[in-house]
Amino acid sequence: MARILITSAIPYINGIKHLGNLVGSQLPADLFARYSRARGHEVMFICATDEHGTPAELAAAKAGKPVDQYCAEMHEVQAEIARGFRLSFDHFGRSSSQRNHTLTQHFAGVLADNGLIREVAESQVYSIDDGRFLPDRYIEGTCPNCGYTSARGDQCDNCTKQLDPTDLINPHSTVSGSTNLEVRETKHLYLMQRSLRDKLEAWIESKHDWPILTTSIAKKWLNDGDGLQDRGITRDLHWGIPVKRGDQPWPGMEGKVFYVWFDAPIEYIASTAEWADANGLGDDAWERWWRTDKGAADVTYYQFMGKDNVPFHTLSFPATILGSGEPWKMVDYLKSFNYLNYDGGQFSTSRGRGVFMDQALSILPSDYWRWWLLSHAPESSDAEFTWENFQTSVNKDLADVLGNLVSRVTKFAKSKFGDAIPAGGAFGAQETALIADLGARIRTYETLMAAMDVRKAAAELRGIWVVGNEYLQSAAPWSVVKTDPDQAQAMIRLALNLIRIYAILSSPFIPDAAAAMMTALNSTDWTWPSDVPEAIRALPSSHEFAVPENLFRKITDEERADWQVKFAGVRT
Ligand code: B3M
Ligand code: ZN
Repeated sequence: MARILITSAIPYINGIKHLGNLVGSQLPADLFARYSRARGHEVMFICATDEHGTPAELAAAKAGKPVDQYCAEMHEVQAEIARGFRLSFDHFGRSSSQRNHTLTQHFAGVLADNGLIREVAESQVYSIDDGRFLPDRYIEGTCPNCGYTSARGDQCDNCTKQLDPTDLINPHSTVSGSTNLEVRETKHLYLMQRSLRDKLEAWIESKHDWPILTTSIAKKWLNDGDGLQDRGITRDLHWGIPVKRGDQPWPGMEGKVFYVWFDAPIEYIASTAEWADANGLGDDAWERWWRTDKGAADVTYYQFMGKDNVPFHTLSFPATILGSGEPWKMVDYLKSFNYLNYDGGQFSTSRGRGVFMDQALSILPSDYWRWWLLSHAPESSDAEFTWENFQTSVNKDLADVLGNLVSRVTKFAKSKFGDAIPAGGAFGAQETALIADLGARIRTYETLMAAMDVRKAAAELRGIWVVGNEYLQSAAPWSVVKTDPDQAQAMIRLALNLIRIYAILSSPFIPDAAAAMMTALNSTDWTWPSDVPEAIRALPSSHEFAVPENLFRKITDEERADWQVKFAGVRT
């Protein structure tokens, strides 16, 4: 039994995530957590909401709510949707927690003690009417290069030129529209990542088994252009973690907060501490996951995230940890994902394009989405959601292959042999061949799941369902029963046990359907079917079972067409 720590990138608080966000972090992390638990490992699966930063402040203002109240409410909304998708977090924390305040201030303090923080004076655009400094992308004006009138302060979207806000002609605040702007002097703390470059490089180089997507992004940021830059870790905002040096005030930093990307990854640790608090456990309970001097040396730590988050997890967060000089657990394997596109374009939160998590659950149960998303996970390249593809996958894989097998077998068994598993006959050559085939396939499936090869694992699982169907097709107990009822009984005994094996194997992908299958079989024995000859006999003759409700329904052409139109537009 291994000890496995799993974190998913923590979703921003402002707004509900779309399916592309889900498949790029939380969902595959959940798949891996469920699989690891099913194999008997001790798992800690952590997520949280990422609650700081300008977007959170602005979203709260737009909702007309105090930002702390807005975050508390949105956290509940996201937690409820996560439950709807059956995301099996051990804890879903909040980056605004007291635990994260304390830990973030602690890290900043030790980094300063270690000489890795310097103060930098900068000039920044201040909006007098908004009463706030504006991040570059919240300033718009006319591009000095091409004349485009909606160029942003960091870049012109028309000619792609990188800009400084002070380059813009007629700049205004996109928060209020105000042109009442001025440049003000301000001071910020910088983390001196450059002096950690060699340590970071050695650490990244030691990760030989990381996916290419992860290491290529890490190395690009390490080496490109001027290479690794020192990075501002504070901001002039009201909402956030106050800048302190441990528990001491930080002279000159009054009224400032830490940058959201400084405190967000620390929340992985803090959320585990929140888990201990919520369960009435002491500090040792979470420290044994995170402190290598307190039991975490034998933990294997996996992170899941979209590719845009990789630089923060391969450079910035490790710089915080390495720079602290303290024995914190660092990530062992970082699984990153490409993007999921939507019906010929991109999912877009700002433009409300695509299917969002709450909408998805309002039209179909979570298993349907989990299956499609995971079996099409954007691993080796970007992937695309289309309604046709979704309909085909659901109708073929779930309804025709798995659902049909379950309903056909249980209905036939009940009508011919009654409420209990029949005792007659013995397994013959066909059954022996199927058992051997399943054994080999399950080994492959295990290997793919352990490697987090999500798409291939889904394909293998589907293959496992298919061989069961092929067996039934060729064994044909519905015909055999007429001439050799004993033999038909043996076939059905096998098939009912096969359903249990399928439930266990499938449960990381489709937990609700798996639970329904187990309930129908009247079984609570979730023992992983490592030994197929044994597992195929787990439910003995005279064990009672029921016919489950239809596991999956088909998506009709009308529904597909309907949804295509309904979700093409803009969500408000
Ligand atoms: N909230 C960005 C995102 O949701 C950010 C991830 C933080 S992980 C520490 O894509
Ligand atoms: Zn331009």
